[in-house]
Amino acid sequence: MLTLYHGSTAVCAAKVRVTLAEKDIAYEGRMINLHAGEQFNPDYMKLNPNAVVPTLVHDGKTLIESTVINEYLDETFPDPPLRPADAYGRARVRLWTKREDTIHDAINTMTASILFRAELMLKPPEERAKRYEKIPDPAKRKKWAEIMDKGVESPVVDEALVRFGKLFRDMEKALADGPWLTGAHFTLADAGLISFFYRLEMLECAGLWRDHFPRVAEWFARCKARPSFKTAILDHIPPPAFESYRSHSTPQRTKVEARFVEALKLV
Ligand SMILES: N[C@@H](CCC(=O)N[C@@H](CS)C(=O)NCC(=O)O)C(=O)O
Repeated sequence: MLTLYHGSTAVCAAKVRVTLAEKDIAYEGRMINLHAGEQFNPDYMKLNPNAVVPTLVHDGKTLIESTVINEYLDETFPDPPLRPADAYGRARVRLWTKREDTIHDAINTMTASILFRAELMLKPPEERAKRYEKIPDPAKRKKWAEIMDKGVESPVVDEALVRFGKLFRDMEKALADGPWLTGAHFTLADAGLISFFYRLEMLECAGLWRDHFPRVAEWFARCKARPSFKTAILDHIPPPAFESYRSHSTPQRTKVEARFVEALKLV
């Protein structure tokens, strides 16, 4: 029996749902409302001391960290395989999935600076810090405070944009031997990036790759054409979220795109 603690829009949880969908694995979903702070509930933190989603419980065994969970699923439910059979091929997949953990931090920076900040600014000042003051990691709390203060003007946004620039550049190169990141087969490397790209698209940041990296744009179109995109990502997003993302992201779009062009000079 598999139980996935996840969130409707949370990209790391969606990353695991993509793997579950690709393998057609049945699971019971338990929604953790991150906006309501349910991730800080002491009972949930016994499962996931980092107070984040996803958490997977398989026959009483608890697993955290989306990349680790995806590898565990691929080993436990090998059909269809989402990693090559040979050690070198698996190492190449792992190079991408390892990197995805740092990319997640950059995705979080963009979401917090474009969306969360705008939403929190509608609340009284004493309410705002409550969203992040319980985050166990001090570096993450500091980043949130910095973003709440400066929004997209924050230097952490430039760091995130440089990270995306390097990622897209390397993807563009790898996809010359595509159609997937490590060659002919869709793997965990591809599965782990889809929800991140879709988040950027919802934040109206798709121009960051569409305007500069054509093979990356084609790769993402292929990812979206897979049935797992609908079942694992689209179907979980509550309809009002689309308008909320759009209305907060549109005013920032030109500024973010211009900053990305500057970031690309450092890549
Ligand atoms: N490295 C972790 C990151 C998990 C993570 O940060 N999840 C986000 C959602 S994508 C979360 O739960 N955030 C909690 C919060 O915003 O307080 C993983 O890959 O599982």
